[in-house]
Amino acid sequence: MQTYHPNQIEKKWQAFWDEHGTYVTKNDYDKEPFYALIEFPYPSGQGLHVGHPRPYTALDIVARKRRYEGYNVLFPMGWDAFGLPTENYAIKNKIHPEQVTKQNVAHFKEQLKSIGFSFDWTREINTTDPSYYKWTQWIFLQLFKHGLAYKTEMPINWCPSCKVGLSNEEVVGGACERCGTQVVHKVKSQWMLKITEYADKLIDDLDDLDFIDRVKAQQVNWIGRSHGAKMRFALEGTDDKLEVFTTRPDTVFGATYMVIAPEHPMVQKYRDRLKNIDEIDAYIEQVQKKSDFERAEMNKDKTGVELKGLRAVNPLSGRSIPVWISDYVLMSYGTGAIMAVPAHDERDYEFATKFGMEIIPVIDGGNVEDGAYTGKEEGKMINSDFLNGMTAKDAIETMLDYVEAHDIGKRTTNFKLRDWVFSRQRYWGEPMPLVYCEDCGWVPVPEEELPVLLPDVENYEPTDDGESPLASMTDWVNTTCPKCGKPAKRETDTMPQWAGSSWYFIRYIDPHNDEALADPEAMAYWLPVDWYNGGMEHTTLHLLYSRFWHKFLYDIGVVPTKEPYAKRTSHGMILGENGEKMSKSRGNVVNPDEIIAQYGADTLRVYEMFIGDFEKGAPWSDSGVKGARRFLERVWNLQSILKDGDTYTLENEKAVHKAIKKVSYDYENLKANTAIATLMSLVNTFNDNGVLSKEDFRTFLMLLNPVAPHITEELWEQNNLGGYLHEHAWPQYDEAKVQDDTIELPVQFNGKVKFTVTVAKGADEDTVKAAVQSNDQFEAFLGDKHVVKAIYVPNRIYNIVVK
Ligand code: ANZ
Ligand code: ZN
Repeated sequence: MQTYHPNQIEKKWQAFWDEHGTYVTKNDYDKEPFYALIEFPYPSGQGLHVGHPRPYTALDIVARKRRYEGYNVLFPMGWDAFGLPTENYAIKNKIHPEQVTKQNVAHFKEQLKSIGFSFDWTREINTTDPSYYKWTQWIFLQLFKHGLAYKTEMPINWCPSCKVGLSNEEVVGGACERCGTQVVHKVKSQWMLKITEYADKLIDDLDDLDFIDRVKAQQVNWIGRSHGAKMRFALEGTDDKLEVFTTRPDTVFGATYMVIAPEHPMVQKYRDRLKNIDEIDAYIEQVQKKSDFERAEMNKDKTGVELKGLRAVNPLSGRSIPVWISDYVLMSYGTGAIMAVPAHDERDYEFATKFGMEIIPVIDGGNVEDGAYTGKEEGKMINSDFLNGMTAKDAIETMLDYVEAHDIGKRTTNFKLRDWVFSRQRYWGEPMPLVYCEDCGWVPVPEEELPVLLPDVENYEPTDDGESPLASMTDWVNTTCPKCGKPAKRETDTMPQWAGSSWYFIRYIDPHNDEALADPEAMAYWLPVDWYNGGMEHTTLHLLYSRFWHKFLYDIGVVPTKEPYAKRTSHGMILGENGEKMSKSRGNVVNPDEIIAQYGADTLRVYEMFIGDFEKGAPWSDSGVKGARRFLERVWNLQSILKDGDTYTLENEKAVHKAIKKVSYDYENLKANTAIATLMSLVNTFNDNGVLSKEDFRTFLMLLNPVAPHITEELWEQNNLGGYLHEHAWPQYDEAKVQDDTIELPVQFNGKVKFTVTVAKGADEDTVKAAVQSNDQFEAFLGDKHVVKAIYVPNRIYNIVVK
């Protein structure tokens, strides 16, 4: 027996799989499809991180198992390669981002191959390939043609350091998600995608999906649907009305003042009649420095200024009420104005107590008790005219009917979700396939002219006024209007990094098609993705964006399913040995290449699967890696007890069947850690018995193969177990053999259970009799009586008749 040399073995099998196209997937429509997807990486300059293989291995395991079970498995890989780090690197090193991307992709690919994933590399895609982004542009044009892409002046989140506009999703705690710089607001003309048009569907259709609960909950919260009403309050002495959004129309009689966002247009419109305009202007200036995030914080001190000279009328009570501005009311939500009900809303309550506003309770035993906010909402309506005596729930409906009948307001649903800012003023992205003509406005580039290629520029840096470097390429910018032929200009904004990943799973189905995104028959066969695993951090970005695009493509008849993914799971992060997030600056980064060189890819795979519960984060441990390697050595050494022919022991057989059951279940449920534990104890069983049949060895190798594909193929071949492992079927267990072999048999004396004996299942009468009579309680219960006869019902009862 040779010693275990993973490096040789692994290279050998990787080359074999490549050469034989072992994992090339055919669109073989007779077989049951199984489409397993993991999030394709951004090929950064740092190369693969040890965090990447964790989800990849988990789904590689499922993919391999499903192939052995006869499924036609699609398990593809590609590159999400547009993006800022590449561009920044290109700027710094004066090298074309395409070149940088190429190098990074080559490095990533080599690393992934060295881990032995069963990806179908013939379907590799790259979002920066013109043949790929042609279709990204095509989808954008469809969105444009259906009115879901529009350009508007809007205040955007601007990162002064990256010189880039960010979506709300990319702002974390008021700072740029990428570089951590505090985000400022800047008004820019931006392309927007109307994801809000799909807000209801994006929530409602979650019901039928097998997504883990926390993913569903995060999407629902992010979309933030609230049912309520818009209601109009007259502004005294003007023809204007202030419209508010409220989820609590039942409380209108308790609205004792109004608050509008400092940016609300009414402030400027009536500035001439405001007696304290200096104070107001100063406040507005102060607020502009804050992000919406800071402003919306619950427990911060309330600030505000009254608009002296402007009052409103409560449309139900008819009372004159003051109007204030305060930063806790956001311009970007609802109508940017609220009716304040301090007796029943916590923030209004804090504001009212600070500024001495009137508080009128309208629900008995409601929120405010002895001057403190309690959050209770259980009593009947009071101080509310025709609502008095009702529950709040009935009062809401009654009031909604009333305001609609009296033209004071109407029912509305409001969402926290905003439209998706789809422009970037950067180079390394898909060009927008649009042309601006003075006469015709925005005109799409004809579809047959796609892709609109990214032109070569000399400098990739955005201009200082924040325009894309493409804007300085007059040759490229100046073109003719596709509609009227007059001189026109190309759009110089590019798409955000989230564009290419919003549909990539469709392209894998038919990656070389140049007539369509993918062949409809192939899409009908493969879609939806059966199982998609990815990071929780993508729940409100990529996962939501791609669901939106897919739903749109479904509505225009391009894809056959209304949802892209049937199932979504998510992994925990691998942390540094010190329990902190791995990062260069913390000096706790582990390089997968080194682990592979020292211990082998199979060890890396076993280790990362054994590290802990898949859904939870786990710290790296060098001793854990060594343990994984020792396990594989024990597997290797099983050869020393391997016996020819069908020698087997009952203990082995039982343990093997139990392992088939457990491991099969565990792999499908992302519990490879407990599957590996089962296989470890199976190795112990084999060693304890000192003998292993070829049949049991085959089964064992097959069960371990999805986690450790190289060593298992090698052992199969070296021990002549028949052909190649990967040509064989997943083992089945025999239900009878997984049953526990002993039972506790109740022993009765004249029909009353006195004790039990442990006997083999189905044991014969003599064996049971012996067990009963040798039990130390037998004599005690028999006493001075004697046995007349015994009745034995196998596996159920042993009844002794005594006299
Ligand atoms: C009166 C009221 C009484 C309210 C009450 C709540 C409780 P959700 O559920 O998050 O949608 N609101 C409306 N627009 C706002 C804005 N632009 N900035 C800050 N707050 C705003 O919250 C809806 C409630 O948030 C609305 O209902 C409004 O206050 C406030 F006992 O109106 B409510
Ligand atoms: Zn024109």
